[in-house]
Amino acid sequence: MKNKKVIITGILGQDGANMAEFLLKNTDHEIYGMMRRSSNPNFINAKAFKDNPRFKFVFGDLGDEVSLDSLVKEIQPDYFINFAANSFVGISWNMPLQVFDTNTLGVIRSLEAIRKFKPDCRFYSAGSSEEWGDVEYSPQNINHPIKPRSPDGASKAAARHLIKVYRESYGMYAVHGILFNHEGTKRGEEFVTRKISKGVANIYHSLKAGDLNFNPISLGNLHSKRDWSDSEDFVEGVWLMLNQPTPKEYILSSNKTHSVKEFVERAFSAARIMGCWLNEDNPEKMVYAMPVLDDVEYAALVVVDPALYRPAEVDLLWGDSSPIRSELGWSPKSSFGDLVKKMVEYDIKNFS
Ligand code: GDR
Repeated sequence: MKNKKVIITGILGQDGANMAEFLLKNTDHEIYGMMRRSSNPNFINAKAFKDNPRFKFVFGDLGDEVSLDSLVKEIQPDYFINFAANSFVGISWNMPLQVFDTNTLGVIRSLEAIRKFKPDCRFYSAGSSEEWGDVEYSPQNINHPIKPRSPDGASKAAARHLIKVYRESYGMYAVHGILFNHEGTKRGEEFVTRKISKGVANIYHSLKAGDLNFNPISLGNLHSKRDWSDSEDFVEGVWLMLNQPTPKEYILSSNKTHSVKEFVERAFSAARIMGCWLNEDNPEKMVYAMPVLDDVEYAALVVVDPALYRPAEVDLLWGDSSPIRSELGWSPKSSFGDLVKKMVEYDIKNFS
């Protein structure tokens, strides 16, 4: 029997790379990793699989329907997994049209390519808890009203409706699973978790060298709460969503919520650096600091920069993924503590 074929978009990003690793390890499928043409691509996340004989890079762009049509026509994929997106919420106010073009119109272009050239190909596109936005209740389940607070959330919400339309109009196996925050050692440095783990590694190595002149980590809102998981657990859940008798949307989440402030505390503690909060009554002046000189002075580890606050913030995300746990048997292997420790230890070890 012929090996099945899978196109993964966003292959150089965290989720695309984790999905490729998972499928190469657990199936005999052929993987086609779609990347945009760039004069300076970064292959760091593809180290583990780029030379695998069942893996191939292909050029394509969610903004260019010609490339998507050609790929689907030529490869005849059994699965099309869309992890490409402009996923940094913070920048989505600065480039709302590009965000909408990639996250929403890119989904239509992919669905159209499948509809025209391989209608039985199964399609997954990454939805987001950003779609809940201004949340009405917690934990949020799949029926939570869509109330985005950012262009990113709005673009994903529109994509969700379009995928439903294609599913119902053309009988396509097309799903938009909702992913709460998910992180790991392939996460981009613009996201708060990796910014913290890299910053902690930097401070750790300065302290080890006896240098107290390190830069503190500058953060925005420390009080927003997120439901953080490990991306490696989520790609398994996405694969389950793609392999059911009928398409159904699910949430992937840890079912727990933690503040950015708690992430900071756990990250420093994973590096065995003990700090304490100063000015806690003023959120914009809070400092996480380490006593020095017999506790007389403090060295700042984290400072707040109000310029990093967002124009509109999603204050609390907390998912309820019980349906995929009970119906499909998915469960995460990593806890919040495991995730923070893994990221900090990786960044300390690979510090340069
Ligand atoms: P998020 O992730 O916006 O939830 O979207 P991000 O890590 O960017 O922010 C999480 C929270 O941390 C606060 N924050 C900061 N964020 C960043 N990036 N940098 C900072 O310095 C900083 N300081 C505080 C933010 O205000 C926010 O409250 C992620 C992305 O993966 C999306 O694509 C995805 O849709 C959602 O998760 C689910």
